Amino acid sequence: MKATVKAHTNIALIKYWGKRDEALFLPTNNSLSVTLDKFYTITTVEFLPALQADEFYFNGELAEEKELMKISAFLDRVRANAKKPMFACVKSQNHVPTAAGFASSASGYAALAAASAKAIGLQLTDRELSQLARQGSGSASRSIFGGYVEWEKGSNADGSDCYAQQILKKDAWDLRILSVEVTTKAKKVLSREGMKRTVQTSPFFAGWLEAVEQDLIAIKEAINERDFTKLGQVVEANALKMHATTLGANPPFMYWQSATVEVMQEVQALREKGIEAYFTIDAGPNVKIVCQPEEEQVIHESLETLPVVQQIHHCRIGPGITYL
Ligand code: 2P0
Repeated sequence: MKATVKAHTNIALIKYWGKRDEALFLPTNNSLSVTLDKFYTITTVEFLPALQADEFYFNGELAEEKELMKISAFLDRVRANAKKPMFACVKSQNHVPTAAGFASSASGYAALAAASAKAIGLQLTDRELSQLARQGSGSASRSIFGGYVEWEKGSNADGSDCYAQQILKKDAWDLRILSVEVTTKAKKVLSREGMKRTVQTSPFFAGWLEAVEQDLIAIKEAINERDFTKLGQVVEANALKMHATTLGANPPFMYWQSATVEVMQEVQALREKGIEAYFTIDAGPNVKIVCQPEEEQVIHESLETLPVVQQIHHCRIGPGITYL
């Protein structure tokens, strides 16, 4: 009744931005990510007949009530599925620097889904695990798999055709991701709230949905052809379009800070010098840069000269979940 799983976080190259069903975490569009080797969560779940309630330890400490409630709600699905009304002790170690702007919910719920399913005796395929992880956090559906991953939005109301799958193995194309941490001040709009407000109020959201279809076609061609220039251009443009929707929301909001724009402009200046770097940005001020191995060092050296840059994390494309 006990299992331990390691799951890595991921970065979306084509963004998940908008839900069509909030309770089931069904998205309005497909998204496409790479799983990252460097940042991960290790979670142990043990179901114990003697427990009167779930327990959740995060990085060695008893978690707050609010966090415990989210974990418990997730475990309720697992218990219902297995028809075993038993409580669990959950221990999570997070190796995702939250300041670097990676959602630890992706690796967190991927690890929790796989560990809780195994511990309670459910035999689920990776596709089914992806569907389960999705119901903790959308981007977690992608972290079940390694390499290049596409999350299919599906069309069924019950989410039965909404899951992620690997489209290319990690070793088939060695790209690098630099996560550039910048100095921050403002409080951010949580991605869940941000995407909800955008869907409900932004007149640009319809344009986003139209554009993302084209971007998915283009990026899949780029991946098949190993065409880095084409991939980079689509990645950067897709992130900009996602962020454009937030400016049209009511009330409007923006994840960028001045430091974010400085890094974006440095990336564009690098390209003018013939160095192929492309940026992407999630629901926060930090910037991630996609590049090829041979240009990783020169990009690092150029970025570290910017006073607004606090830290640069180097990532490779990583594996899917592993049972420890
Ligand atoms: C992504 N983001 O594709 C997009 C791009 C943020 C910007 O997935 O509400 O934590 O838990 O499903 O997965 C972050 O949102 O949101 C995210 P929920 P999640 O990576």
